[in-house]
Amino acid sequence: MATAKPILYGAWISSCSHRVRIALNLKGVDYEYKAVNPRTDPDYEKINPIKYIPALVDGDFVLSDSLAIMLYLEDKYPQHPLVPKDIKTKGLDLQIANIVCSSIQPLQGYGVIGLHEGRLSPDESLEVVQRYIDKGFKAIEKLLDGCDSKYCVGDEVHLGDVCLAPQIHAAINRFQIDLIRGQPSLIPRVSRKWLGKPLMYGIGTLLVMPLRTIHGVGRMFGAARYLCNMTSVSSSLQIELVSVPCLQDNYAYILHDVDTGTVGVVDPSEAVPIINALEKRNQNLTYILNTHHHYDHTGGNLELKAKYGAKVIGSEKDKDRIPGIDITLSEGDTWMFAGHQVLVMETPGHTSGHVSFYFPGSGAIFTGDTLFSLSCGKLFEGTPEQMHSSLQKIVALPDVTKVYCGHEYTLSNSRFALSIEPGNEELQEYAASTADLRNKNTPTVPTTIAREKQCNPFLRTSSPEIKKRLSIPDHFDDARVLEVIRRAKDNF
Ligand SMILES: N[C@@H](CCC(=O)N[C@@H](CS)C(=O)NCC(=O)O)C(=O)O
Repeated sequence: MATAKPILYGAWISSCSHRVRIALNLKGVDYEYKAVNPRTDPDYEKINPIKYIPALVDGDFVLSDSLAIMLYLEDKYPQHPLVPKDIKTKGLDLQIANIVCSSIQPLQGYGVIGLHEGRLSPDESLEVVQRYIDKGFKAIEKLLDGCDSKYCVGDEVHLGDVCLAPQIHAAINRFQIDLIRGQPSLIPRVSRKWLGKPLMYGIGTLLVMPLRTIHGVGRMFGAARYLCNMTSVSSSLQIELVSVPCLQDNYAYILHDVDTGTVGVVDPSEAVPIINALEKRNQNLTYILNTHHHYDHTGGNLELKAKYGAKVIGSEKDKDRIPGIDITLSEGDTWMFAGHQVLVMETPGHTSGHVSFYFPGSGAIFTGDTLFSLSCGKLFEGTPEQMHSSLQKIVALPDVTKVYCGHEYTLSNSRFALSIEPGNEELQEYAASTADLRNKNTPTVPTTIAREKQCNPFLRTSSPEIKKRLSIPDHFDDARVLEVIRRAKDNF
């Protein structure tokens, strides 16, 4: 009679479960995977009284704790040995494995992060976690100093590597550590709030050093191109963008980093279309980015967060009105999306806390309801001066920058734009191609900075034709002209 497959209880976000999955795969063991949430699943306590994942059920034997499980697998399935024979190599390998299992991972878990709640801001508790990761990784680097093997302690993958790989993945993806290029925003923040010079230097060194060890294990989960050297890092940046129509005319955008599999969504007004798109693509969600607090940009936050455990990122100014916000950012901050730099630009006017997210490596900006194709957002909480300066900040980016805005308004915007600048030939052409695209139900987004400068009336405040049509006096400055155009559009 065929024996039943072992069952692994785990979760996709859990690095401890990930270790065991790597070990099972290396040993070629066929197993059943059951995803659980150990905190909310009432029956899981019967399997593991401490209510942590992973746990392995092998026939009538139930075992928890990833290290214990991996050592059990090692004895039961001798193929692809994970523990070196030589006692000193074995000692070193177990030391690396245990630094990850005992001295890094527990300090980044919910239990510990939860202790900071109310005492530290999300940014500050992130810094605490980053500090422990740094400490552990630095110790591992020291232990391996002088080794020239492919992986930590040899040319085969051993237990240390199996533990290190998901930990590196978590460091990059969950805890925003850019292991190669450094994280410009981390170092000043660290120095300001937490650390003295020596450790700051230590973190800097860790983050910019090409880590031989990490390079080796990085290969195991496809992150090698991030980790091997600076030149290949910049050429490997690829973000795949999928626009998801939501509500009547909103767009949410799915960002997918093809190297690490990290997925984010910008401005999910609803959860269901995003869940459908993610399921179709067999993807999980790590980040939710919000340009501003309005419901038609954040309505899906809580449901997506509950389903995927995704982190919500938005403006510090909107921290009390973006549902589920975890990471708050301000003008000029750099935040890392799976190794991609994201620059935060405050672009108030539509709302006071509105931000735009600029991805310089991908030449893309998410402008929410600040800049639309052929228009700008209504001035609900801002002045014409603010909107004008926000728009100017955006259009100062390179002309080829792709602009991903929050709504599909281009066709109706083109009618208004033509009504006040009918002689603009580029606008005439763009309006015609917009009508064509919309007839086929094709999005007009992304647009580009170059096109908006040529066609968008809110960026053409010095156009004599617009001024004449709207009877704007010559002495009006750009903000006043914008105000008149905005009023005309509101009444169009
Ligand atoms: N030493 C245990 C630690 C297990 C552990 O911390 N698991 C985390 C996921 S990686 C967990 O279950 N967290 C849920 C919680 O803290 O409530 C192991 O290596 O298996």
